[in-house]
Amino acid sequence: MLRLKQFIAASVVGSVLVTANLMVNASELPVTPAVEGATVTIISPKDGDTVPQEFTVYFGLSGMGIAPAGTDNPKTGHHHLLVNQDTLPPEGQPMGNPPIHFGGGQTQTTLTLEPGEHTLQLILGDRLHIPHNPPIVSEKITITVK
Ligand SMILES: [Cu+2]
Repeated sequence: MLRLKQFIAASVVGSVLVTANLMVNASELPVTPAVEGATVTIISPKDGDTVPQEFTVYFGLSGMGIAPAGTDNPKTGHHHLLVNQDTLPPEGQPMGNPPIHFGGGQTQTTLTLEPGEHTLQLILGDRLHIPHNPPIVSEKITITVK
């Protein structure tokens, strides 16, 4: 229970910080440096895979740690999933929606998509949902939903 309360408190703080930061100039936002060599990957599915309409995406991160949004812990971040997005979120500002945020520190999600081709890509964000500098981005994979 205590953990849940801490998590909720961290989420609330994170939301307040994001809101506050959206009101200031992008140039004033703190940008978290990326850890050199850190990589984010989509563990599953793999590029070119065919999947059912409902499937699970597993997120991988190496060289840095996962922390819930709002957690001020160096060398950490949380996952964001881009589904069918042609461009990456702008740098230097909190990410909106899309992408899908995993601010609880989740490392997997279940998606339900229409049949056809879709692309998936991960980008890490810091405690304020801002991409690191430089952004830590996975390869963009293409899958077929049957
Ligand atoms: Cu986020």
